[in-house]
Amino acid sequence: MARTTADILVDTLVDWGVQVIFGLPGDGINGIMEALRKRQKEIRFIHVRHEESAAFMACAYAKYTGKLGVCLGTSGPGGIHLLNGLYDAKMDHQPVLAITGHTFHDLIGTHTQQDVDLDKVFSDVAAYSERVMGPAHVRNVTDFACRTAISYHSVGHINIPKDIQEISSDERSARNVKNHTSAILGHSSRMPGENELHRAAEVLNSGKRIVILVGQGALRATNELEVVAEKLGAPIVKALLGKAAVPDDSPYTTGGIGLLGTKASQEALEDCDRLLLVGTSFPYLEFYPNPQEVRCVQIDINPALIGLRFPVEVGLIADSAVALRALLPLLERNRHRKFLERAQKETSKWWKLMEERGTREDKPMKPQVVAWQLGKRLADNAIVSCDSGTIATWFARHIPVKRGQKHSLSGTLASMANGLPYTIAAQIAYPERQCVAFVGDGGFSMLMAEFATAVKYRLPIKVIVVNNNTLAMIKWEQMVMDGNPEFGTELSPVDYAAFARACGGKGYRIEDPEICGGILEEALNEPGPVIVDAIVDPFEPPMPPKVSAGQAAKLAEALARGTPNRLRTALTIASDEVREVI
Ligand SMILES: Cc1cc2nc3c(=O)[nH]c(=O)nc-3n(C[C@H](O)[C@H](O)[C@H](O)COP(=O)(O)OP(=O)(O)OC[C@H]3O[C@@H](n4cnc5c(N)ncnc54)[C@H](O)[C@@H]3O)c2cc1C
Ligand SMILES: Cc1ncc(C[n+]2csc(CCOP(=O)(O)OP(=O)(O)O)c2C)c(N)n1
Ligand SMILES: [Mg+2]
Repeated sequence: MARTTADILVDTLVDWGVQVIFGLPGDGINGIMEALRKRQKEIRFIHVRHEESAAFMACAYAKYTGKLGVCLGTSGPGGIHLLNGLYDAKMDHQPVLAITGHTFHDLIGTHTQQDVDLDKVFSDVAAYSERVMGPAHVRNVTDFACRTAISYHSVGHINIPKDIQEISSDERSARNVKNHTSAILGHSSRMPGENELHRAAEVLNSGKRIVILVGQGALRATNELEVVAEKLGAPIVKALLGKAAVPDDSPYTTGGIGLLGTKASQEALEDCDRLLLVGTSFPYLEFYPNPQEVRCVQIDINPALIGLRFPVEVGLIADSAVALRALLPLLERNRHRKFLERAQKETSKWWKLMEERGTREDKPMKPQVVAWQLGKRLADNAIVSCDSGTIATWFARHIPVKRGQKHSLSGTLASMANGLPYTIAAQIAYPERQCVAFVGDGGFSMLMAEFATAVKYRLPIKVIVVNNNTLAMIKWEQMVMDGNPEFGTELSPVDYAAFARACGGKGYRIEDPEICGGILEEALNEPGPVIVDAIVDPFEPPMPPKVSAGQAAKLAEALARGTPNRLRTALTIASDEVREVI
């Protein structure tokens, strides 16, 4: 039987090595669903509850495996729902292919039902967005869309009108030679130029206080980073998506940077004379050192991103591990070890503080306690996904990353709600690994229906909901950044443990810090999907590594202008500070 357009699409995806597609059916993609039904042995279709999750899952699948992530949504609303997850992929540089349907080809543009021009809608998010015109067109377009997404670490989009999906004819234009494209990706072992390497070595060898700032582009360069750090006597500071680039027990790292970062990292950057950027586009410019005083070398795979955030003297365009290996023989051992030693001392002080915050016995329970107790119990191969919110602070600081783990969240889009879909995708990609979502109640409740997806596919994911009945990050921003009383940030309470049971999973509730560790242990050992509803203090502030006078003044102003619960807020901050000074 002649193959339909949709059959050729799915065959082409098989040729590209696609093994899983996340999506939700609709009449605008029934032809594609039928083609997927016929190829169930080659491609697994994961049926989600919301297309936004499908796109987050495709992004996470790409982040955690390094392979192309694929998602599918129907015409009109299905495609529109995909958008947020696709922007997450675009902004965190992940290769994702989105496939959408359209109305009948001869009704497009007539205001008929679901007549949304998704090629136009997707033109900003996608590096490549094309509408398929028939069976002789689909292979050409799909090959190009996959190759573009992978090559540019970005989004490719294919839109197919519903009737075109089901056509099977071999009619083609005279110029469209059959089989003229292929599912082939060329590979390059791009090396930095010799001249650049020598110049980079000169910049670094002439420094005394060198910092290496790393990001997710260095996740596969752990060993190389540690060897270079040893030679240069340089602390490794980590941008959040690069949290797993070096484990937190490495003697070279000072941990994260930025508002969620560590004091040791901030001080190292404030005091350095050389900066080596490796696979990072860390966006908070105010945390970089003074550009007038510091000479900088950058390693990045994308030449367009060299010098984006800091005036760079030498750019090395290559994979991080490749560039570091090439640079290493040219580097001299830095004899000034004091800078690294001071960073190490500050880092161990910081970890003591994190432990102190993470083992407090106050009631209501502090969110840091949940993070710390979880971090201690995570498997060496755990994959931890987080959401946007104060939850990201506890994740960044109080869950130290171990060698071999993967940690991520929606980085540059900084979206809420991705944590659960990310975790489902991780578990699909790695059935044997421990996959954990560490999320806030606001972010979790946005897409919590996907817990039913985990139950449906018997995915033993563990979801830790840090429940403060608040959009806490916004509450603190309104007060500390803007000096305004908090407004519109309260959430009405939900029993997430009962919700877990309603979906067919297991639910736990923790309120008492004393038994927090034990319950987390039990939950992690459960064979099936679990939600732990951890009730925490809504007044616990996510303090920056160093509090500025401006921030303190704004907070005082917000309290004076009538923040609800201002006494509780002030007392919580004051008691935190007193404890830490003592
Ligand atoms: C609530 C919230 C708060 C946040 N606060 C902070 C914070 O305080 N601190 C913080 O750091 N982040 C924070 N973030 C995340 C932040 O917005 C950025 O997403 C993050 O800092 C970027 O990390 P990155 O530089 O590793 O990733 P990217 O910005 O994605 O940069 C990665 C770079 O690596 C390059 N690359 C990719 N592959 C390779 C390779 N193989 N070899 C070489 N180069 C490669 C890419 O071209 C790119 O330039 C926060 C996010 C949220 C949601
Ligand atoms: C989709 C989306 N909507 C709004 C925001 C703005 N925002 C960032 S964090 C946050 C609050 C998150 O609340 P919750 O998940 O409960 O975490 P908490 O801050 O309480 O730890 C909001 C509303 C966002 N980042 N993404
Ligand atoms: Mg919350």
